[in-house]
Amino acid sequence: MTPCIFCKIIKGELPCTKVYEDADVLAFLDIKPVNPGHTLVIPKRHYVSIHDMPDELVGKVAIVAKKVADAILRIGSKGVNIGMNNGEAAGQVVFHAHVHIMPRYGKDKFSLWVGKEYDGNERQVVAERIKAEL
Ligand code: DGP
Repeated sequence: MTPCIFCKIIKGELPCTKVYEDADVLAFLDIKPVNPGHTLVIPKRHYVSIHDMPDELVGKVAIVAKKVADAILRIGSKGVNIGMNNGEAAGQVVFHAHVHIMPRYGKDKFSLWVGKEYDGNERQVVAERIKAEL
């Protein structure tokens, strides 16, 4: 199995530009930022994605994500996208759970998604299917 890059960063075996650390969570600058200050917030224990993280840890990571986003606004960002890619189909490349905090400046040529239209009763059907799983 390939060693996890982010576990190596946590262990200090690879460098990172750290902006925050506590007992459970680390935040450091993304090596390929969409804009300067793009930060990754990660649990220190290895989890592949949000789906295998304990709820309590999801909460801790989310709180740090908000703190970092607040700080990014205070240094001049006009808005912040907070996102998480979970699974290869969703664009996840590093399989250690991480939240992206992306500074935004309006017309900065970075686009997250283009919305589609629902067909027929597809919207109601998909809502019912999700609700049945909650
Ligand atoms: P994704 O798995 O697609 O949600 O994004 C992974 C992000 O991780 C990507 O924006 C680039 C970043 N990244 C990959 N390797 C490293 C690294 O060694 N150091 C840092 N700081 N960031 C990395």
